[in-house]
Order: sequence, then structure tokens, then C-alpha cells
Amino acid sequence: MALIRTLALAAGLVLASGAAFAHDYTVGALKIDHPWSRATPKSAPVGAGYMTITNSGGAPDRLVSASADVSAKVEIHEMAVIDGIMKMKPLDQGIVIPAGGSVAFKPGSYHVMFIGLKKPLEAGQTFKGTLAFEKAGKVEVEFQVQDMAAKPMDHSGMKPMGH
Ligand SMILES: [Cu+2]
Repeated sequence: MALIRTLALAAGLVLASGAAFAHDYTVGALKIDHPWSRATPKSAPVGAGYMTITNSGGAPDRLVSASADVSAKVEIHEMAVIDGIMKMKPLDQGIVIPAGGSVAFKPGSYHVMFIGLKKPLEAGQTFKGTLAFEKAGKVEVEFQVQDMAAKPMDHSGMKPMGH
């Protein structure tokens, strides 16, 4: 009986850890809200990370680089419509977080790109990443892998946004 209860408990914990709970981090005047990623298909070479960064300070800051446990490197990307086609564009200068403003990293927009995944990202898993800001410095965050409407991570499923 004790074993069954232990197993039930363990199953409950797995379910709980798979749920998307809110989590946030602060560094200096910046708040990083709910870093998350999507599960990737087997052998996918890349994944994407999303979050919202809010700057409550009086001066702009800039996300200059990022790194993560799960991939060889991390780039800061933007999705943009170029010649009518939705494409990704690396932002070599990073992204400015305006004073008193926020920047949303989300599907179809800004994201951090995990390039050279060491293994697939699985829903329910978390992994560590580091964000480096020009003024606020570095902060360690944890990305939650969610199984949201799991689209392939190569963004080829994205349709150009028209009006
Ligand atoms: Cu990208």
C-alpha cells in the first residue's frame, strides 16, 4: 500500500511540474517574467525561448546576449515579414528594453534561439539559461518547456501576417 501511495504521489508531482506556473526573476531594474520554451520534435536542431522583460528603471537597458545549458549557443532573434515572407533575423545588437517599458518575447516576434540543441526539449522539463544585460548585468533564469500547440521549431509553419 505504501508503494502505491508513493507512486501516486510521484505521478502527482510529475503532473504538477508539467503545469505552467508563473515564475519571474529580477536583476537591477529589470524583471524577467515567465521564461518558457516549446517542446521540440526529435532531432530538431533548434528551439526558441520566450519571456517578457520589463524595465522599471529610468534608463534603457539592452539584452546583449544569452546562453543556455541545452544548446551550443543562443542567439537573439526577431521574426519579421521580409518580401512577404515571415523570416527570422538575428539581432546582433541585442534588444533595447526601454525605460519604463517592456519587451515581449513571444511566438512570431522576438525570441531567443537555442542553436545546436544537445537533446530534444520535452514538455514538463526545465532548463537553465543566462541572460546578459548591458547595464543590469547577468541573471540566471529557468525556462519551462511547455507543450503548447507544439508546432515545429523551424518556424516553417508560420504564415506571413497580412491585413
Ligand atoms: Cu529564431
